[in-house]
Amino acid sequence: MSVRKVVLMVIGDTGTGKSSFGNLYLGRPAFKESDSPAPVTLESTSASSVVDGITRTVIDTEGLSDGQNSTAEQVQKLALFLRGWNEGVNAIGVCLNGQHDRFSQSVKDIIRFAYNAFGTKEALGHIFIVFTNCFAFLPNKPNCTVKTTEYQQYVQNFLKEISGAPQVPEIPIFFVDTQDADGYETKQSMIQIHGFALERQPMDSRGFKAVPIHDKIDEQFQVGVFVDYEYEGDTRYKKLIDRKRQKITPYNGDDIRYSNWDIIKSYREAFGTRSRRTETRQRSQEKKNVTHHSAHSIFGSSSNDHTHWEIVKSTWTEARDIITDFDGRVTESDWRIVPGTNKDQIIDSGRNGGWSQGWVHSDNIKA
Ligand SMILES: Nc1nc2c(ncn2[C@@H]2O[C@H](COP(=O)(O)OP(=O)(O)OP(=O)(O)O)[C@@H](O)[C@H]2O)c(=O)[nH]1
Ligand SMILES: [Mg+2]
Repeated sequence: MSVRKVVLMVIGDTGTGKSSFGNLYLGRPAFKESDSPAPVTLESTSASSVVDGITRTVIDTEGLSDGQNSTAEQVQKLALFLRGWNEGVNAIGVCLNGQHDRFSQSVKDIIRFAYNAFGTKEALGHIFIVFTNCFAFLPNKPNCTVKTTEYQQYVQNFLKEISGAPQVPEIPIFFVDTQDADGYETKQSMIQIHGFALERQPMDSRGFKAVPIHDKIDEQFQVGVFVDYEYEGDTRYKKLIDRKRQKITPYNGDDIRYSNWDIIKSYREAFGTRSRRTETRQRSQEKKNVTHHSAHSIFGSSSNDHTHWEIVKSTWTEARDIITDFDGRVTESDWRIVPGTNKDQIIDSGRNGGWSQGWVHSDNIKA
C-alpha cells in the first residue's frame, strides 16, 4: 500500500496566522505562534502529523512583507529551503488576515511571487487563499459568499494580467479561525483545504526561484547639498539642504527609477565675510593768484604795469574704501573729498612790478 502524504506550504505577510494555520492543519502545536507584533517565524520549517492515515506536512515560512528591504533576504532563505526540499509541494496557501481583507498591493505581490517562483503556469492551479481571523472573538465576521465572489474576481483578473493567460484556474478561497478549531465554518474549510491539496500532484520545488516579491525601495540621502549663496550685511551664507528620494528597483527587471527629491531640512552656513576699511590722506595745494594792472595815472600819481599776487594754500582730506570681498578679491573705491575738510588760507601776498604769471603746485599728498 502506498503511503499517502500531502505537503502544504503557507506563505503570506508576517503575523497573518501562517504558523497558527499550520498547527490547525496538523492538529498539534508544531510551530511557534506569535504573541507580539514582531515577526516570529524567521526560517522556513516543516512539521508533519499523521491524520487518518495520511501524512500531512506543512512548510511554515517567514512572513514575506515585513519591511521592504529585508524581503529579498527572506526570499533567498525560502528559495534555499525549497530547493533542498525533495518531497514536492501539493498546495500553496496564501494566508491573509480576514480582518483586513482588501486586495492590497502586498496581497498581489505575494500571489505573483508564488506564481513566479515556481516558474511554471502549473503553479496557478496549486494556489489557494485562506483568510484567518474570521470567526472567534473578532468584530468583522466576513460574509463568506460575497467575499469569495468579489475576491475571486480580483484574483482572476490579476492572475490573467501577470500570466498573460486568457484562462486561469479558479483560485479557491477559504475562511478559517485558527483559534476556533471546532467551529463549524473552520472545520468545513479545513476539510476542503485538505481535499484541495490531496487532489493535486506534488510540484517539484527544487527549481524554486528567488524572484523578487515587489519593487525594492531604497531610501537615498544627500546631506549638505548646495543650493545658492545668500548675503546678509557683510556675511555670505551657503544655503544648503538635506534631501532624500526613493530608488525603486522594479521586481520585474524594469529600469530602476527614482522618486523626486524630498527636502528634509533647509539651513545655511556662514561662508566668508566681506571686510571694509577706510583709508584717508591729507592733500594740499598752493596756488599763486595774480591780478595784472596796466600803467595808469590817477589824480597825479602814476604807476607802471604791475601785478598784485597772493598765495593761497588749500588743504583737505580725502578718503577711499578698501573692500576685501568674500572671495578675497580686494577692490578700492576712488578717492573722495571728505565733506567739510576743505580750507583755503592766504599765506603770502604782495605787489610786483611788471606782469608775472600765476602758478599751481598741487599733488602735495600725505597719506
Ligand atoms: N483570533 C484569531 N487569532 C489568530 C488567528 N490566526 C492567528 N491568530 C493570532 O495572530 C497572531 C499571529 O499568528 P501567527 O500564526 O504566529 O502568525 P504568523 O503569520 O506565523 O506570524 P510570523 O511567523 O511572525 O510571520 C497569534 O497571536 C495568533 O494567535 C485567527 O484565525 N483568529
Ligand atoms: Mg509564523
